[in-house]
Amino acid sequence: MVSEKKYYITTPIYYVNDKPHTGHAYTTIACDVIARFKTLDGFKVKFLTGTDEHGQKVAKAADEKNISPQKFTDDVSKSFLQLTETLAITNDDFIRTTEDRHIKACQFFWNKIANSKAPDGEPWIVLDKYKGWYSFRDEAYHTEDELILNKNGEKCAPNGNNVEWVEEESYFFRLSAAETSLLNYYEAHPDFIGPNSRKNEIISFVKSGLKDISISRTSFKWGVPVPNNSKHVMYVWIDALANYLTGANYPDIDNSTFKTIWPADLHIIGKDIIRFHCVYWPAFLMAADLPLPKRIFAHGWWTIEGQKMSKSLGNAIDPNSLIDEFGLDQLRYFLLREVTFGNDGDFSKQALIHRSNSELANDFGNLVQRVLSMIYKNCNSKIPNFQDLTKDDLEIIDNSKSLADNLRPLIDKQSFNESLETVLIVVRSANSYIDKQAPWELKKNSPERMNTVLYTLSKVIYNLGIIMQPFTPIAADKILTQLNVPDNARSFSFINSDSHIAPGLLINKPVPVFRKFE
Ligand code: ME8
Repeated sequence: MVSEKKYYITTPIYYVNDKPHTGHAYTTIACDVIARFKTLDGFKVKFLTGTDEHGQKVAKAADEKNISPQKFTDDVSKSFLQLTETLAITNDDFIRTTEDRHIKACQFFWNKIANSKAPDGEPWIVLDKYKGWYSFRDEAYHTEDELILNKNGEKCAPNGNNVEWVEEESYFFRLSAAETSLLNYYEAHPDFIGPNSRKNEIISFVKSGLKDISISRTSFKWGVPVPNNSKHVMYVWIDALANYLTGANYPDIDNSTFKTIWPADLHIIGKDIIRFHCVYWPAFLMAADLPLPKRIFAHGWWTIEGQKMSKSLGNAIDPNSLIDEFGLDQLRYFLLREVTFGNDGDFSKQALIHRSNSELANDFGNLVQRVLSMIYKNCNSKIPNFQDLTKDDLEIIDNSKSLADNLRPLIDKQSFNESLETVLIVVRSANSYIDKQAPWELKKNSPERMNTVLYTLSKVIYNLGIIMQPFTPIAADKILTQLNVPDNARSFSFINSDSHIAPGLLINKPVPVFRKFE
């Protein structure tokens, strides 16, 4: 069935000044789970990720390596592209901000804003002079009162990064003129920012008064040239945020592609870039007279065994090595299950092993293995016949059948942990059912009842296999393949369809779906 429903989801575009680490993998995996979920639920999904390649840091890094910034970004961008493959990400587009399509979109976006008037009747963009404390690492200016002192008593950014005093001619976006419109918008669209705690933080920030922001630079060249003033390049945030429009075919706004895709349904970001996304971005879009994204969700921050996840500290956890050691499904599952999406988390291999062994291998994996092996051995590898389903049989089938309906609102709130808990409740109740029914004992005295119990469980496993596809795609594929489910019968519309799991269906030789770790 071809559906008209669309869903446009994005990750942040990652800086190319470092190799990808598990923090980047986290956001991308979260988006991938939603993209897969929506696809299985009948949406036509547009899923964009990519790399943010302009700015002084990149130019400096390339210079230090004695290569051109373009060559430098070509190399690092590849490692992010490669990561999407290692993580089995289903993005259908990968944007690089150095691409022509993006430069064209940025310049059009700039002109749109420059040619329109703010609510006070004045232009949105003005040329002025910037003087202030600039953090090259954050690519952000900080006000005097935001600065703190570092260990050596020097002024630094609130996150400890170095700052320097900078004065330069700059274009300004008059963010202060957007204050009232933003507050009205947040109030009228209570789901615009998630989680709620972050929304409240943004509302207080805007209420405390917005300052105009500098949106161009003359001190370096590695950026998108400002239209009609080639002395200036765009400051990274206007360039970076516009990537979400480029991905939707902007500036071809009269084209049906843009009209169908935009506005984005969901931007998932880390809490570090929430102000840029929830304050600057909607203000830029209002100024350009474009609809705002439907929702922005800022997740929390991972540390590693108590330490900041950064290469400079030498403890960056490379997702590739975690996948080699534990498997992709295990990493995906752990990251989304261990902490409530939105909260901070601490990563440890111990915790990953514990989650994976107890919930994936023991609870879920054993259920599948036990049931399919019994069918394989005792029922000629065929789904058995059933007779008179009891209240217990019907209840467990119904619970598994409701999974898509129960998860839908949770996924729309980005509640991954609760979604997985909802699935586990069904898994655990299936394990209790199997223990209570004891089909291995029925085999001798009541083979017909054993058949009915195994038939019931095969339906439950089919539904579990379908619903787990977004979270643990490799294992779910193995389960569905063992049940001989064709590729075109794996979407949510097939949950509990009697047409597939029916008596007589041959199953394949069961193989364990989850490893157990020491
Ligand atoms: O900020 N825990 O790029 P970036 C959780 N280019 N998530 C983490 C993380 C951690 N320890 N470390 C990184 C930029 N992330 C800009 C974005 S968007 C228009 C421009 C994730 O390479 C998280 O999603 O610094 C965070 O927001 C993002 O990586 C920052 O990536």
